[in-house]
Amino acid sequence: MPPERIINCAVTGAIHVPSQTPYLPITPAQIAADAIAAADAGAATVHLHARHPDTGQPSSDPELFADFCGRIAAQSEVVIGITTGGGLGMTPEQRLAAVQRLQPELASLNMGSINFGLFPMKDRIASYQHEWEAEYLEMTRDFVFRNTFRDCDRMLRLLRDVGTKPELECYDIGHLYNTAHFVDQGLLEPPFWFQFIMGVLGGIGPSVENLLHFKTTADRLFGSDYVWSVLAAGKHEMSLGTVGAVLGGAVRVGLEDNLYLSKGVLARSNADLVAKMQRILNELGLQAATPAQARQLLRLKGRSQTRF
Ligand code: KMH
Ligand code: ZN
Repeated sequence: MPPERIINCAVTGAIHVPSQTPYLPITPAQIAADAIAAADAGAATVHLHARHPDTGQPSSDPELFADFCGRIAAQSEVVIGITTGGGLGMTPEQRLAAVQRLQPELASLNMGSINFGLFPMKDRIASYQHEWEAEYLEMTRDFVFRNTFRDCDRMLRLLRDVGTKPELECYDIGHLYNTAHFVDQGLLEPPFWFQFIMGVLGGIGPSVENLLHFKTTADRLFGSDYVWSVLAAGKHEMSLGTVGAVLGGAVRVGLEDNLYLSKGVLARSNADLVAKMQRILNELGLQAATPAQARQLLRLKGRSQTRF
């Protein structure tokens, strides 16, 4: 097995709220600077959401995405991936708008509808900076993250039309079977690029056994036609990411999924988290893949084919 592992950095996301940490990048300039620093620290790919520059609220405004994608592209070779998960409560149209406009090399694609419970985080926030934050977390008690077969079908067709590789976000084993359905429909080309996600309340829990369940199921369904990455939300980010790397997978780290560098110590940047994973890989005799190696492994269309 080659020693290179893709480190994918999820820079800001739509899960955490600004009151949880002063280090969450919010404005396009902050998101771009953090993404570039993460790439310099060893990330081959970055996964990007936008936030309203004044309030930090998740935003689907393509202008914001265009702003930070342009800044990153001007300074870094890193592979840029754009979310189609967006922020909680956005419509499928809103979630697709930035990908439609910018036609990135990668975009996330969430492979099934799930409950998405962020409300337990409320117990750990002493005071709020912005009005929207408490309600955003609270409403997830009754929120379904919608990704119906029709939604996925539509998104897959759009991504195929613009040559963007889907990063298949799977929060449970059933999502692998949903993916197999779309492979049968001819809507996906190998290598299929999977994110095995553990630890979102509503999806499968974080454990080595569940990671192996993902992998053995994907082996059965997709043979050697797939490439995979581990996303373990919260405190399991580094440990299960390491297990994944040892097994041959890529690793996702970043402030979208985890705010802490170690117990009780906030990560001061995304680069902090990338650098830690890079150190772990090196200790294990592995190394971080370059953006060029990631492009080759995932068979991406290349930066020149994007609109930024
Ligand atoms: N927030 C992660 C658990 C997306 O952006 O499409 C999954 C994610 C989804 O990154
Ligand atoms: Zn995301």
